[in-house]
Amino acid sequence: MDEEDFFPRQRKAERLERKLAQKLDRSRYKKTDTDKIKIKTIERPLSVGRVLSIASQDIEVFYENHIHKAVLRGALKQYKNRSKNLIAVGDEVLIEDRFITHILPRRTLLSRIDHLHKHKEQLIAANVDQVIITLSVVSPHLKPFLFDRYIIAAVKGGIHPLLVINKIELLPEDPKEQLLFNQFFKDYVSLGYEVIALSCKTNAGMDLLQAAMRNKTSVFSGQSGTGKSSLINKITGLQYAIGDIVRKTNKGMHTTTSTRMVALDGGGFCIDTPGIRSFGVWKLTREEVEGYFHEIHEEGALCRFASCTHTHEPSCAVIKAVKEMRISSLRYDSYLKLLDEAKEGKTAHIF
Ligand SMILES: Nc1nc2c(ncn2[C@@H]2O[C@H](COP(=O)(O)OP(=O)(O)OP(=O)(O)O)[C@@H](O)[C@H]2O)c(=O)[nH]1
Ligand SMILES: [Mg+2]
Ligand SMILES: [Zn+2]
Repeated sequence: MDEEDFFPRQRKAERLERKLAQKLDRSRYKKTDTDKIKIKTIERPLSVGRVLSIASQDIEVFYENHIHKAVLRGALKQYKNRSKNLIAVGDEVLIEDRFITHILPRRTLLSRIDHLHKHKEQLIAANVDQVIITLSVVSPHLKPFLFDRYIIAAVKGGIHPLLVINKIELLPEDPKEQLLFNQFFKDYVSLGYEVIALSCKTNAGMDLLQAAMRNKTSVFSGQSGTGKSSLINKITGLQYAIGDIVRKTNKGMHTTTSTRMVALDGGGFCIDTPGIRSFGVWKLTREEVEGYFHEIHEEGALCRFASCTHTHEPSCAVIKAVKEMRISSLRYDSYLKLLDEAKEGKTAHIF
């Protein structure tokens, strides 16, 4: 290396050293600034709270051992475009003077496609341990395919799915529904899902639900009229409004209109939600669907074509297994529906 090469480099190194020294100097001034900030924070400490309910402008937050009303700080609202709602029941937030200034990172999240604005995500509940997917038999009728989209939304959000089928005391009056229920129960239990069949009316199976909810945060979700609020009232002793079932259509009346979280006596929390009209899994791609149906995925390894979608292809091992009743026809129908929706970006309409 000759001198000309060396000196410019040396000068460069010296310049860098000077810069660094200046930086260090400046950080001395900065230190006093940080001290000031620290003092300010001590004067007005932030509280950490948990969101209990959300009603248009008012948000109920639990902190300092009380329930307070709070509002979102204006600066947070700039993010609102990305999802239908910015904040969800169960969210942990920082509060300053009754203003929610930060939403803390979520441990888990249950969400779906907003049924009015399909490009937006609708948050249902945050930081929950399990989704109690509530269906009923006879009134409203059992809709097995609804379970799978909930299961997928739960798994995607890091939440355990618990399947609950209510109103089983009505089964003897409807033999067709009894057959469907039997098949559903057998199929989903054998796939390893946790299923509780119960009756809020007769109390059959209620003890199993109570035990499954202990010390956990559970969110009830499902179609209107399946008995979510009735089950919560029974478990908590609360008196949430209960709706009628429209006789002609066997549908609920959308009685619960907002999402609310309550503490359970034996430890844990539960969240009631309004009955849903349609449930589309947020950001579910066609390629992803098969992965959520593990029995279909496993059998699919034996198909003639590696790219087989198991919808129409020749020598499809999955179609063969459904015919031979080794794969549940309920699950296969549900797989086809979800595949179709993921392709079209549609939301499934339940009624
Ligand atoms: N036969 C029967 N009816 C029940 C049972 N549990 C609840 N119901 C009835 O089902 C109807 C709807 O109950 P809700 O608790 O309001 O249902 P929900 O799921 O909260 O409905 P939304 O709030 O509209 O989503 C009411 O008439 C309840 O009395 C049950 O185990 N058996
Ligand atoms: Mg309700
Ligand atoms: Zn196939």
